[in-house]
Amino acid sequence: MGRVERYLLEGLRKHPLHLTLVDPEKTPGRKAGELCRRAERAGTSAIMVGGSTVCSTTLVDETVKAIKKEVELPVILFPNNLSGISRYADAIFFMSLLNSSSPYFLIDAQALGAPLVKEYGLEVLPMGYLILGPGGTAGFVGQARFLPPEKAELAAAYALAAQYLGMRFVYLEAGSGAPSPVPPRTISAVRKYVDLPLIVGGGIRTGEEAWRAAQAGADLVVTGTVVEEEGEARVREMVEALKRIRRGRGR
Ligand code: 1GP
Repeated sequence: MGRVERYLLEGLRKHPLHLTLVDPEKTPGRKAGELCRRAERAGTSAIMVGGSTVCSTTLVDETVKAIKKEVELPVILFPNNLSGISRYADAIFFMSLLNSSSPYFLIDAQALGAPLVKEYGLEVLPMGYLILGPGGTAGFVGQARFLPPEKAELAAAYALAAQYLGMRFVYLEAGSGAPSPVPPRTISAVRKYVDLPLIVGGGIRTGEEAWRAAQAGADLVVTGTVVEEEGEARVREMVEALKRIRRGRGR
């Protein structure tokens, strides 16, 4: 197990963690560095870098470098495609969009990118990615067959398949800026099935919503939009809400 994975699992022994997502197309370069410095001060645990329509690796490189200059936190790539692979990050969510209708997002992009990930020496965090409807830009670009958010058993079955395939993280995604987050009932159904660290994101905007997701079983709560729009105080509110949940979920 690599350094970043160990760091996350150790953090999870105490309480669920907050991750800050930076989309280099919305918050590029120095602006991203400043945003992450504020998020770090507010207690976020790691930075994810990626966006559904990112097509310039130069932009991703510049953004990751600017973030690394400002924070000590691990920077994890959250790639939409080959363009999302940067040599300057610490790790990569090596992810398959398990409910895509396109083999490209299931396995071909991963195969094309794998040699580069090796060459760059990025730590690999294998992850099963599931997009629930309406799914936003990620769902559209990824050609997802949206999992109906209220069909908890369906999401749980896909998540369990990810575990049985040997992936080490599962991500339930509602889509960036989703009008409502993944329903807690769906999160708890997935939690019952899988032992893996469960990542939940999309449409989470408040401490209360972060708390609800984690109370239902999310280990890692991701927010992007709200950090960009509201900044430090909101991140602190979410981090504090997550700290109220103590459950010793170290694996
Ligand atoms: C998107 O889950 C993330 O991949 C974050 O979504 O921008 O709605 O926080 P938000």
